[in-house]
Amino acid sequence: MSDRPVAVVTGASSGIGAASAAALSRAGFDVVLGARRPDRLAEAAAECGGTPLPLDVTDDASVAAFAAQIDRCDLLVNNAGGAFGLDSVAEADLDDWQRMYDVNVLGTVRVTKALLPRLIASGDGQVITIGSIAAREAYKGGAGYNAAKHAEAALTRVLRLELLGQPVRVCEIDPGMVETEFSLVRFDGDRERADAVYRGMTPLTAADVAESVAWVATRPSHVNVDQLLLMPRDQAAAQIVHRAED
Ligand code: 8X3
Repeated sequence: MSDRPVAVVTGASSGIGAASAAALSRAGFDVVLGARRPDRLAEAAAECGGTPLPLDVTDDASVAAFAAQIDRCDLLVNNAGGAFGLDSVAEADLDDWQRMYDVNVLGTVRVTKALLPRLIASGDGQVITIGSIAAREAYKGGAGYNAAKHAEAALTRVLRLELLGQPVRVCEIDPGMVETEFSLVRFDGDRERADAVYRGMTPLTAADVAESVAWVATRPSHVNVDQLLLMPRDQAAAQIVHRAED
């Protein structure tokens, strides 16, 4: 049994989650990677020497089984989440809204609640929740995702207040445009529509966000980075983006 601190990363099979697992491993953590897709998860875990565990954050039994296998947790990275659709309020698909609330909000509270006793018991715990610029500003077509990410930010900020006096730091990292599977998932596999999101501009990479995760995680334990908003130079607000002429 190593005495390296243990980081648990949700949604760790790809994108920001997988990159964060790798960055945290390089920063000296033993990493537990949780996600639904077993093949992708095993690959991501092999790449960083971490431990893959199946996890569906929207399922009580799955989270309970996941948490039961984790003896020690010094850092929890709540990364599992995502957007479904870009419909106007008038055209809102309530199933998409429900899915977004389930994964971003209830998923985050479910895993946080399950691991909080371990985080406190570590004597120097930390929760880093990957939010979004969608938690900071509303944008057209974003309502369902805006609502979910605002709610997730609220729970993260409340957690910070409620843990005051306990040895657990709480941070919210809010990325703007990051080129991952995010847009492909949002547009239900429509590659052309997903690619158009990043046309003519340079988005952040998952590794860029992961570096911030590792930086936050490795500040001295008396330093709490409360909130971090991270955007590419080509983006000044959710829908204010500089694009090179074609
Ligand atoms: C992803 C960024 O701009 O689609 O969280 O909300 S955005």
